[in-house]
Amino acid sequence: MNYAGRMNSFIFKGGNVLDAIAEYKKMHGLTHLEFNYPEHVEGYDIQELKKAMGDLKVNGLALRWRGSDFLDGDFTHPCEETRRRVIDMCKKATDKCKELGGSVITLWLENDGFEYPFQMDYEKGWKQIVEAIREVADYAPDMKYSIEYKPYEERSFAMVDSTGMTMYLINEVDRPNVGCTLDFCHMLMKHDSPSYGLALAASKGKLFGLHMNDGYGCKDDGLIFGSVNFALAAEFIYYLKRYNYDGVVFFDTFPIREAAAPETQANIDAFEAIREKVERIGVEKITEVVSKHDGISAQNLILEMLR
Ligand SMILES: [Mn+2]
Repeated sequence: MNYAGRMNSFIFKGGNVLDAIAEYKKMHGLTHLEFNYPEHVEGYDIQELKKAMGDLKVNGLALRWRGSDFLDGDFTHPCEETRRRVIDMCKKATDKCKELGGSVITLWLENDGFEYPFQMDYEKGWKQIVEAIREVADYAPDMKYSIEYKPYEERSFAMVDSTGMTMYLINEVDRPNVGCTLDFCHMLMKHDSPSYGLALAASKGKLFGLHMNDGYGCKDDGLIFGSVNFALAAEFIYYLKRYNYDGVVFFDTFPIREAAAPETQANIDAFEAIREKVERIGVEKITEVVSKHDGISAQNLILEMLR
């Protein structure tokens, strides 16, 4: 598998991007880097970053529209000038991503949402999102643009809030280089079944990325993968194998009290351990169980994995 970790796990504890890369190089199984743009790229020399990476590859860049300028929206920002800045940042991120050798731009529309009734003109906002993503996708047809939904936080309601809404958006945008990144915690927050969403996206060739983690569903807990929901994690890995997912598994976790390096390694180890459980039984045999459409058979499969 291809694995990547969250740089801010290190940076929020006082390091910088180069420190994070140095830590990643010591880890077992970590293969890729994922940068936030602009925070992990601007102010760094690209050649210096590439030299520091060594054998590590770059998956891509994730846009972050930080600061008070963007509080009222990203692609739906009411000020057209700010909205243009948001779109231009996507294009600049694309250029930097290419320089770094990456292939995926992740778009989490953090500020595109609303709190108050009568605050959002929904049809207008939806059209603004569709048009902005089309413009960005057409800027670089050789780059993948991947929409990461989150149901709420920072806004009370997000414009793109579920697997279904994401697939609907991808359909409306109608570009071959636009797909989605599924974040396990975000799916739990929405009470979306993670594997159901995975199957819908992957069966359409639209699964461009993964954010693996775990949690309890009320908020974005960002816990170690498989630590809370073993069965859901195992089912997810089964579907990844069934659809031959060959992208990067990025761990979007938040080690606030834990040390960043062992926490990242714990994610990789958990994913590998659960993957082994799934592989030991095998995709074919699991598919047979699924075809029975039966709860007891499904539960017995989980117990077999635990033996
Ligand atoms: Mn995420």
